[in-house]
Amino acid sequence: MTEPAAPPAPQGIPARIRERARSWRDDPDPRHDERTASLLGLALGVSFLTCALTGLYSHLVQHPPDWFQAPSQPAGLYRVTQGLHVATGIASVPLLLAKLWAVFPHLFRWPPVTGVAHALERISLVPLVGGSLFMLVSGMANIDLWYVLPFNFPPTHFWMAWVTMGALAIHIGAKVTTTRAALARTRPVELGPDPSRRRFLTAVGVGSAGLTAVTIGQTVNPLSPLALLAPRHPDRGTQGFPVNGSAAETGVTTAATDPGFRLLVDGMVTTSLSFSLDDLRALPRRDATLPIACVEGWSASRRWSGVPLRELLARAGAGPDAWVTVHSLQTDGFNRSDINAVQARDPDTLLALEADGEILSLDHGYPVRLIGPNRPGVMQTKWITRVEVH
Ligand code: HEM
Ligand code: HEM
Ligand SMILES: Nc1nc2c(c(=O)[nH]1)N[C@H]1C(S)=C(S)[C@@H](COP(=O)(O)O)O[C@H]1N2
Ligand SMILES: [Mo]
Repeated sequence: MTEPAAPPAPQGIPARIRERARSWRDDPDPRHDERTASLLGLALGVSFLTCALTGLYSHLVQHPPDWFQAPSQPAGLYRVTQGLHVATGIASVPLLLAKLWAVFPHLFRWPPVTGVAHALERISLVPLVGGSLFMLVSGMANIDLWYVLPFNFPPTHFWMAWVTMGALAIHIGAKVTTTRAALARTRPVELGPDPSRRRFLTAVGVGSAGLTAVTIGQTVNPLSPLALLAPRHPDRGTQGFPVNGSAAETGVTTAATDPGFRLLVDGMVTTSLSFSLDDLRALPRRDATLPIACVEGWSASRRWSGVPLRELLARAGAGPDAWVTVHSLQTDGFNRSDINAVQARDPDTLLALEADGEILSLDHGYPVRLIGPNRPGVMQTKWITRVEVH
């Protein structure tokens, strides 16, 4: 069976493009056929869906609507979801570049549109390709600490995720039939597997797996020696783990080392409390092994020692459903975070004074920082001076 011949392209179109414009099915290079587009499409479908689900979870945790409260257990849940988000995002880069290269000739198909539905589908390629490139470029720039983008990363990345996933849903709807057919179609056995497609897809797979191998150690700590391209190493930094926002950068050095330091517990309580550092050190302690799981995809686990938040809430007479805002000595930036009622009552949610048996260094939050189970790093506020009860 042969395809109906495409109408001739108008004069003035360069011969090279006219050649490409003939039905894609005639393209002799299998690296540019529907089967390659489908296989790479499937891989991208899985990786983008993983990014979308883990990203949405990260958004819910950081901006909880009324109906959502992040649990406190499993303690390492956010470490896994955000580690997966960033790792899958990195693995998608070679997949996306390969897909765009594979389908590139197809963009010059002639005639460009065959009807209204087809026109809409082709227009949706603009947000699909633009959005996909944007998600990967903005995400990579953010984790590489290359904060040069002229917009506020999280909200822009968040809204572009909806645009991209919407366009992807249209694309999948438009291509599902072609994908099924292309995957079902097998080459005659006597020809054997197609060597050029196989080589191409193997190279893409090796590139994707290789990038994962040299970055995943930023969150899978035993693999940290392999993490040649990871922007952060979980075992490097002050006290042997990374610092996000040092005391000098955040301008807290003077306040954090002031002997007059106090920690206040106030708000919806029966008794407001005020502790000096010595008072805090005299309170009942608890130890917990918990990760710092940065939104940027690195994580590091430490043994923390500190005063359970719920001990302070009990002493101040907070209600059983109270939630909390902790405030830092820092006056701007990541200087506060909310702790929902479930997390506030988990015995492992600590106002930590020590890490791995050493007094906290100034960069890690001396004299006292928050560390709690299943929280993004950005919500593990350092240099706490006030516990506000709601
Ligand atoms: C981020 C994800 C994706 C991007 C950026 C993307 C991009 C593109 C582009 C630009 C084309 C060429 C234009 C066209 O044929 O209309 C194309 C073709 C194609 N895509 Fe995707 N795609 C993605 C995901 C997927 C997924 C998830 C599937 C399958 C489930 C898929 C299956 C296909 C197929 C079968 C074709 C060729 C269709 C044909 O010959 O008519 N793609 N893709
Ligand atoms: C299809 C691809 C992607 C989708 C759909 C996606 C989606 C999302 C969503 C919905 C969020 C939550 C934003 C918020 O809290 O409001 C998020 C956060 C984030 N994403 Fe992605 N993302 C993708 C790719 C990537 C890539 C490739 C990287 C980097 C390698 C990346 C890095 C990040 C980071 C660092 C955050 C945390 C932002 C913050 O809370 O400060 N993302 N993503
Ligand atoms: N006050 C304050 N707390 C903060 C930050 C900050 O910049 N200021 N950075 C947060 C982020 S993004 C992370 S990942 C963790 C990192 O903790 P560390 O520097 O002790 O590793 O601290 C969090 N707490
Ligand atoms: Mo972070």
